[in-house]
Amino acid sequence: MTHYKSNLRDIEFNLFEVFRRQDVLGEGPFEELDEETARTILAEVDRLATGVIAESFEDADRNPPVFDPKTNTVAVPESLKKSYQAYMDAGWYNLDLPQELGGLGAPRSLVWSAAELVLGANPSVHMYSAGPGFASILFSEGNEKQKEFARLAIERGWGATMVLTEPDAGSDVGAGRTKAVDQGDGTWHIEGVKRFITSAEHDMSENIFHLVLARPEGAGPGTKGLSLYLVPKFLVNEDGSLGERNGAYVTNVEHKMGLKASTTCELTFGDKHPAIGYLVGDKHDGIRQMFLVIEYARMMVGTKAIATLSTGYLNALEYAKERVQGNDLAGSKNSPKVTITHHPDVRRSLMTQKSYVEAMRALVLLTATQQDEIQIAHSRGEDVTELEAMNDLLLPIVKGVGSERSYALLAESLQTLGGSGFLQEYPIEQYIRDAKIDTLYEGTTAIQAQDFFFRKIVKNGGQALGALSGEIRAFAESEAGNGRLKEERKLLLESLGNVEKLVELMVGHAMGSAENPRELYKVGLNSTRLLMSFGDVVLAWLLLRQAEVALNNIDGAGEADKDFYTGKIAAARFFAEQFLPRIAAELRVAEGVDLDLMDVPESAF
Ligand code: ST9
Ligand code: FAD
Repeated sequence: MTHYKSNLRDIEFNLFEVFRRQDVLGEGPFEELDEETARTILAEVDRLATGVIAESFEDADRNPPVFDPKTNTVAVPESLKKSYQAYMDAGWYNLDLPQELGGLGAPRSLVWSAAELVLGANPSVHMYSAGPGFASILFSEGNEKQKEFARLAIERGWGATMVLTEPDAGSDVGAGRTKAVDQGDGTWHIEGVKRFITSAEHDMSENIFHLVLARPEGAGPGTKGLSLYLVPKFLVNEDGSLGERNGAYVTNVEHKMGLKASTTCELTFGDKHPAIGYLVGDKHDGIRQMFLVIEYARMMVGTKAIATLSTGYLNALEYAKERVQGNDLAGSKNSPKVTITHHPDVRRSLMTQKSYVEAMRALVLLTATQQDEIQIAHSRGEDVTELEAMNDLLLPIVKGVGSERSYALLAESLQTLGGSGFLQEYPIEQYIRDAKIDTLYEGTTAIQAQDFFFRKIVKNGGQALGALSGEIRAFAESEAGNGRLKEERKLLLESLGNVEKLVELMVGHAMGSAENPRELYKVGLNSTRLLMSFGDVVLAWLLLRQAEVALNNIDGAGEADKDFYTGKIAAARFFAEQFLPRIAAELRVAEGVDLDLMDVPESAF
């Protein structure tokens, strides 16, 4: 038994009962896959995840990778190597790869379902195994030589990194100073220091390639002046063999609060000897190219957070069902002692965890089904603009809401265990430490909130938001649940109206900034509120859709399914009643926001 408790039943419920992925399998780009194969793949990934992948989770936290500054190398603990190797040997990373790269080209809904299992079991294994995924982006963006490099990278299981952050350029990527000097022979010399680079050094693959944002000499400021370079750890000879050591060295590995198995590295370019880089695709289009990786990584981070809350909740639930403590609140002092699931406050906490995590899993899979539709439209040569805009709108919710709610609710999981939750004997304290990073990297929550409002709503002219709101409204006004979800749909409709008012208020402030730039502060003061509130509306909608399916399927279901569906209906009702009414208060607070806070002198804080 490992720490990891997966929820394959719920993943499959979403895939096949709610989002009906069987309807897109067996045809078009997914011709090779049918429902049965998809279920078999998930069962196999689940077996690995709950077994060998999860086995090193604790050991690699207590005995994290060791950096040797003399050789600039990192030794990863044997336990982690075993988990990583088992995952790579199983080859499931190829689910995601296009067929031209030897992959299965599976629908993203299946890819992210499998990813949840690995990320919940041992997130660093998933991150170390991202090399083939990075290679597929290099393949799609690169020139012929880089495509060849990408093929080799996949064949030989090379690791990869995304390299943006510098000491003075975190959220503000455009402040980056790492420079690229053209050598005039198709190569560039990269010079500078990047920090916090995940997986930049380890001893689990023979080569690691870095995708690095750097500023060509003479290029303009900001993100638009950045270009993307391929910088391998070892150069690669014409025949594909490894050549000289390139001049990109890890010069420090951070000591962190959590996610210790994953190396977070300072990466220095061109200090010992030149760090040779190749301009990706021979064009200066770095930030757009890097965002292809970032979009994927943001989805990964949201999924990781949610996967962690899921196992946190299931560990808490198991404990709560066994822990006997105290009398039933409504019973007498002499009544038999009860398990803590009998206490109303424990129930409140457990149902909060359950409803959020199951809603957020549905959010990940809703977003992934959107990506399926993009794959399908691409294969038909159809326009994907609207589909992509919807996916773009959902991404900051997956990343921002997924990470914030998961981190906060993992505290509830721990609380369920009482003092025992604080012990390392149980995995939840590690879950909390490991999940904190999810609100920080790949763009902090503040950045997700601004991305959501400025780019995904305003810049998009509200098109995707309008389409999503339209779907939610249509559901709320429908007969879904056949009268049995009436009150909940009413709450959904009201809260949708409230978030729409919040958006209008903020658009008004944004427009007002043309005359008074300080009005934009009001947008900044409300943007995280909007992201979280809109997130709650989407989550409620998804839970109610699940409840509708459950209501339809519950009659005649077997014992286990009956419990499962009963839980779905209960979770949707609880969420709608407990969390949706709060959005009206959020709107009221937002309407009252003025500029006073911005006028408080820094010295008064
Ligand atoms: C990090 C890594 O933290 C942590 C974990 C690593 C794990 C590694 C493994 C992950 C797996 C990944 C594997 C990949 C495999 C794939 C497989 C596939 C088969 N969407 O607003 P502007 C672009 S890494 C798209 O003016 P500013 C766009 O081109 C560090 N594009 O921005 C735009 O131009 P235009 C993460 C976007 O004010 C241009 O940027 N660090 C988006 O110049 C400029 O936009 C961060 O995330 C978007 N949402 O710069 C930094 N947004 O408008 C966070 C922008 O013409 N900071 N673009 O289209 C930000 O995001 C800032 O808002 C900023 C601001 C840097 C964008
Ligand atoms: P800052 O940008 O200094 O932010 C500090 C605080 O100010 C935050 O709360 C932030 O929300 C807020 N803030 C900043 N700007 C604004 C603004 N404009 N509006 C509102 N609030 C703002 N980077 C890589 O390139 N590759 C990696 O592989 C990678 N892996 C990482 C792994 C780990 C474990 C860690 C800790 C970081 C990693 N990063 C990586 C870097 C990560 O992406 C950055 O830490 C993150 O983008 C935030 O930048 P920062 O730490 O400089 O914080």
